[in-house]
Amino acid sequence: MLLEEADDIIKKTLPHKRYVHTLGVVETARQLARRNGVDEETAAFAAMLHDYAKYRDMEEMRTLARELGQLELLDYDDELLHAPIGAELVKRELGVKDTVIYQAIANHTTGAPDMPLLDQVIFVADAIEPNRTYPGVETLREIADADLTDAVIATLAHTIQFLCKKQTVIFPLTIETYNAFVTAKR
Ligand code: DGI
Ligand code: FE
Ligand code: FE
Ligand code: FE
Repeated sequence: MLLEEADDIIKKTLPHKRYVHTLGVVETARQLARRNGVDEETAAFAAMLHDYAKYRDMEEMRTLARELGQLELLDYDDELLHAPIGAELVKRELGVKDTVIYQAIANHTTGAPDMPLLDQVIFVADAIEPNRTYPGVETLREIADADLTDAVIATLAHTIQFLCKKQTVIFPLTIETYNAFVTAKR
């Protein structure tokens, strides 16, 4: 599938605001990819599809998670499903079989301890794209300009603090990813 075809599908699938967010992630992912030796077109394509399943029926998503044996997900925020289950739907429904794209979409919300640079690019681009306006985003953009791995750590730290402030449960993979990246940095 070409990027233009993915764009057409996403434009039709997502509400306008989420489509605009997606285009922001595509542009930011291109920049981060260029600066970090990641293939720019692969990054743009993964970015275009990263939130494909964001607005799917949650019962349908939970059923799929069960089918796929991803039972741990069911005990946490439904919001998490659109990344790993979304990757599966992109494969099944859009016929995108590239495992590199699959992983980048699957890892875009929690990250993963061993995620490759492409996944880091998508993870950070999702957090800092130009339409994001939350407090602290400017600092994350500056860190991303300087060092991609530092930006992964800072983004995870920000997310974990945000979840703690709301006193919601935190998916263990989010913490594991944070620990792995901080440890690798020491
Ligand atoms: O889909 P987006 O809004 O573009 O961004 P995302 O895929 O990074 O989703 C982030 C949402 O996931 C945010 O509202 C917080 C929520 N969330 C719930 N539990 C967890 C979590 N995020 C992480 N990383 N870890 C959790 O345990
Ligand atoms: Fe997302
Ligand atoms: Fe994110
Ligand atoms: Fe997103």
